[in-house]
Amino acid sequence: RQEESEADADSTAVGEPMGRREDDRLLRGEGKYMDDFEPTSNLHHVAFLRSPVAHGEIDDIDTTAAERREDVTCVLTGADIAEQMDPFAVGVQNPPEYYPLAVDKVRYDGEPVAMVVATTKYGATDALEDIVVDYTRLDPVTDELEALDDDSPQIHPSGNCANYRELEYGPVDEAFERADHVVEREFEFPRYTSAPMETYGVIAEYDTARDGATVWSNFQGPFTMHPVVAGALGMSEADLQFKVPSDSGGSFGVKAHIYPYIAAAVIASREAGAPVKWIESRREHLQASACHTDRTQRMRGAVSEEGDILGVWVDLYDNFGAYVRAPEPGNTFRPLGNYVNAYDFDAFGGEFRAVQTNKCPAGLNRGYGCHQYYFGLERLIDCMADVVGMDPTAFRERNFIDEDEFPYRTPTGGEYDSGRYSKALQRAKELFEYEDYLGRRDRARANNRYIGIGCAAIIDPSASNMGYVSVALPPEEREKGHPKSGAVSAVTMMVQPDASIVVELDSAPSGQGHETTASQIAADELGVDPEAITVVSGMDTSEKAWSVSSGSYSSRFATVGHSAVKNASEQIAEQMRRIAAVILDVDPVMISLEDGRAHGPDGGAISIREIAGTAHWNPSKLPDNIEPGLRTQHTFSMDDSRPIDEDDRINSSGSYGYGVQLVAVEVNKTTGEIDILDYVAVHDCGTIVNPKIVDGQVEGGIFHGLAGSLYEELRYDDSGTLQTDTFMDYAVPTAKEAPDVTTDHIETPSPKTPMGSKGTGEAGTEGAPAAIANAVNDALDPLGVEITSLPLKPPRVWSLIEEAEGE
Ligand code: MCN
Repeated sequence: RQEESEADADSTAVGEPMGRREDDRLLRGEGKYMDDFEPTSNLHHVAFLRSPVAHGEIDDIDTTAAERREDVTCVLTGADIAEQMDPFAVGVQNPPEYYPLAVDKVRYDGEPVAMVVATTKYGATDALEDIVVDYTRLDPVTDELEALDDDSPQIHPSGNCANYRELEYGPVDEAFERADHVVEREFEFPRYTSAPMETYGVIAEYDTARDGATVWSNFQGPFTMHPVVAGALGMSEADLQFKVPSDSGGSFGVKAHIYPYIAAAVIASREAGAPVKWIESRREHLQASACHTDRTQRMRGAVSEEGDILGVWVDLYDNFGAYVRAPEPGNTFRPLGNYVNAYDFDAFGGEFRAVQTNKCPAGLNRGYGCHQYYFGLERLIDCMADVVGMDPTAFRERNFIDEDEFPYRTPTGGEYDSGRYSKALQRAKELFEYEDYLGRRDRARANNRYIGIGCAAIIDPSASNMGYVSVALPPEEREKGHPKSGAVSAVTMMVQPDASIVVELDSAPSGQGHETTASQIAADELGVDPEAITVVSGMDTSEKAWSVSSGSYSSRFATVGHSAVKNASEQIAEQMRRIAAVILDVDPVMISLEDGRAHGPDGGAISIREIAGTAHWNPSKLPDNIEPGLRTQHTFSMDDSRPIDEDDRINSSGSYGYGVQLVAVEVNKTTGEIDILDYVAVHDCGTIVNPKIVDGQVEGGIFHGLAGSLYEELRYDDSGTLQTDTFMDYAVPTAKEAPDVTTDHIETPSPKTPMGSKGTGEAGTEGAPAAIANAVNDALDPLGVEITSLPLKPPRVWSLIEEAEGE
């Protein structure tokens, strides 16, 4: 019994696989999403007319019939909108003019050309049919390589290359000169998106009295885009208030791109003289929300005969679609600090192009720049292993950064905080029974079964900063106030007189479980049960405490959010200990907080309620330097303030998690179908607060990457029309297609964060496409098929096999 009570005393909420506190409410259908939300009365409704033409001049728009309808309040075209705002700012060399509605010209299938405001939703949608638009069709271009041809259709007067930079780090020429082998490949990564359960939603209310506006939307990060929208609308940041209701039905990056609709809705509300609401349809979401860039990567790897990576070069063509949206060009440059991945080599370089085409503008999607890059790099790593005749896992292990090399500064500027990459790989191999599996694979091959094993290792930059905007631009452009960091988080915490504890987060979670993990962290510091803590998330740009924050993206909560909660809780705990010490008349260091009470050294104890009551109602009893009330506001920053120097080394991200994935597949040679046989993922996000949530994040991420590798694709035909704009054609896999994933964790605490934790939300998705492609490549190796592009849908796989067999 004594052992039990000692174990109880030692037990902490951090590390417990608690169920998510928010689930009960959400599963009962009590979550509050944008379409449930009526924060203001007299709401009018918005519908958008979208272009059926991928590239064309707008010769005329006739809105008179629509305007005459009784329930229509007003109709706005791109020209009307452009009169009332500036184009959105974006950090590239040749920024295209980007407005929420097309002006004079349409540039992608589904681009909004007009918006109707009506008293009812259906009234607005019906009125779209009365708007007549005359287009002169122009030839479209959807391929990023063709768009750079001299005779390609020009999409913008600024040209089809929005950004170009050549960057070189370390002795690149020397690496390729002394290499025993140079491996060259071209890889193509496709477009896919996130398909969150809830689509975009915006409510905007313009207030004539203060010439300002309030916007409610399911924005995943209002702070990063708030200045962009305010600037474009010519409003001060104080006059434009963004609020994020607390529930969001998934975001995965793409909801950062709701901001053009926010600007349009503010203008529409001003014109209509009423608050307006818009809820996006599923088709609109697939056509025109956001996805990552599809990409061509021409890669070269220099390798020695012994199997050492000497250098890597990438010619990268990112297909940004019709416009470049802020916070781009993160698809290209966000992973720059970790472009060497987990490997110890010092020569890296590349040419990086942001290309405009007649596709929907790209943006954030889970993995943001990493999954596209790792698909190419980790395929190239397998090719390098092959050329020197090494097992791909042994080749990786040989080249991994060693445990004793941390902190490790990459040639491109990332500062890897901690890691045990070899240990993670060994653990993954153990769980996978790798050596055994190789034997089983070979035996299956002998029986004409096409089984393959694939490996991928990835480094996950979490709490990445916005320094990439500066690197994207040539040095002379840099000092224009482009952001350099985002690795900051602010938390407000208070204990009310009745001892209820409230933690206000600066995040906008959409399924990550912040309510749960924040309560676990605070509970341990305050010696209470996590259930005793109320966590409030959702954001409001008018809250001054949060003006340094930037939203939920880049797997940042574990890195900066955990840290802010931990430090704020420590500050409250310290205030509680000092007040309790006065009441119990002992030294504060002798006070421990447990079971909702402050315990003194000799058995004396008082409740948190008494401490809180004293703090609020008996200020005269408080020790010196403690103000009445129990409250703190803490801002945690891990800003890498190093300037981006002439060597173009990026600022480091906050921390770097990592993971190794091993997957076995079987390919059906007759149908081209791929069956996932086994999947192992070993991941390290430092100290884990909630293992159940972390497992869910890793598995969810893998499923997202698997979806893009095998099923989902935003596919355009030659006329630039999206072929996959419903779930009949855009094949979102279901639970039935989800493989069983065995997950395990190495916990190497980060020395840079007070809890030692780092991000986890994107690691799964960053590795899955590469691991699956490597496995399919291995399976079809005996047939001479090489995998250089995704998705691996059965007809494509079948054709690859047919082609190889025909040769
Ligand atoms: N966590 C933990 N211990 C750690 C690391 C993380 O308990 N050592 C917990 C965190 O407290 C948090 C969760 O794991 O509850 C994820 O943390 P983190 O990796 O920091 O990611 P964020 O919370 O900042 O969320 C952003 C990340 C991104 S960038 C995308 S995209 C994404 C993702 O999370 N979108 C998601 N996961 C998602 N999950 C759901 N359900 N829905 C989305 O839209």
